[in-house]
Amino acid sequence: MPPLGAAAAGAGLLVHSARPLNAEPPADRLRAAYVTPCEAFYVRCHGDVPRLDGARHRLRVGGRVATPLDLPAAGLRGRFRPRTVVAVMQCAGNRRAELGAVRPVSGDPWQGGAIGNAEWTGVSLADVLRAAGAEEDAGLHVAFAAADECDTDAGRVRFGASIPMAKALSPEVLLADAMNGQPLPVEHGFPLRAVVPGYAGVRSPKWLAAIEVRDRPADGPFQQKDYRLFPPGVTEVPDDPEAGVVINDMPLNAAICEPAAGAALPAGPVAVRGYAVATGRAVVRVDLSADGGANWQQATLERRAEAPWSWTFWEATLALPPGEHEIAVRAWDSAGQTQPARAEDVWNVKGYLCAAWHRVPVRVA
Ligand SMILES: Nc1nc2c(c(=O)[nH]1)N[C@H]1C(S)=C(S)[C@@H](COP(=O)(O)O)O[C@H]1N2
Ligand SMILES: [Mo]
Repeated sequence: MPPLGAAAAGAGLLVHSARPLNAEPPADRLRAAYVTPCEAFYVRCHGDVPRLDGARHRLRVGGRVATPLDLPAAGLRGRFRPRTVVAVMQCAGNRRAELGAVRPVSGDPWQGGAIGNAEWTGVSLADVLRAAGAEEDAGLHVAFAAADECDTDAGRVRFGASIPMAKALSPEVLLADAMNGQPLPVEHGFPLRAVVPGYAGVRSPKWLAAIEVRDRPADGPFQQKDYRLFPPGVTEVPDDPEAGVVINDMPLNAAICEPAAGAALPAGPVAVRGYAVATGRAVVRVDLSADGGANWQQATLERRAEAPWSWTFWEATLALPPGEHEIAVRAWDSAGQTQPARAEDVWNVKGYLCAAWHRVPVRVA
């Protein structure tokens, strides 16, 4: 079993809570490498990190399948073709702090660091489902059951979530046992996790123990109750979760990583850097404004066409006169869509999917 990773100790991370461990890297550290090092990768846990024995861990596959499977996790790569995908993992609550500044929200006040881009290696979920002879109707769901126990309003439950069959059969969805070329760090799901590129992180269970093909989404609070988007008039989490929209695909988003909010900068040109994500589509343009959106300057994109599930890094140099400024960023995707201007316009009681223009106040000497 690998040792608890550096991230688990919270080293150099902003720790929102130690138990369960919820921590994110500072923004400049996030922007330092296109593939986020494991020790700089945010950690989001709902319960204690389980310590599993990689040599003995098994994965069960059942439900609406012709042949239920019970496979050694360590043997997956021997039986199925290994695959690698470079993909963003991001929490639905990334940038929640900005929504909390509008009106109270529930959940940890993540800044812009509940996101990372990693090279995930494992096997394709579709290959495993086909080996089990899974029914493939589009109306079915693939549920993941994990090994960690979490305290919830519904009592102590094992973590679980599900994805629709059509997504489960997409080639980018992996059962991963490695992150950035090394065994999964314990806090990121050792020895096996799902990686569902493009979807909110909650749909990528860590410490994966079982997969079930079923005719409805997973039972349990993480699928049934949490991770739903409520309208702005809902100011208390309702008992009837059906009132909310299930969060799967993540929206177009961009954040400024440098300079930091509140930075005091020397006179002269200001280098601005950040990330943008357009899961499923491409980021085609990133705009920066220092006058509240009246004028926009285009950033230079670091394009990597071979990595459609990754983020796009961007960079611009702004000429700002001495004084106080607010730098704002917005991205555009290949469908010509862009982001809402104000956090006020996307506020929701659970603080999910904050994709408003990211704004950073700075002072130039
Ligand atoms: N078993 C398990 N899987 C889980 C979680 C969890 O608490 N338990 N948290 C989910 C959430 S909400 C997110 S955002 C991602 C975070 O993955 P990371 O900690 O590797 O960054 O894991 C997901 N998978
Ligand atoms: Mo999350």
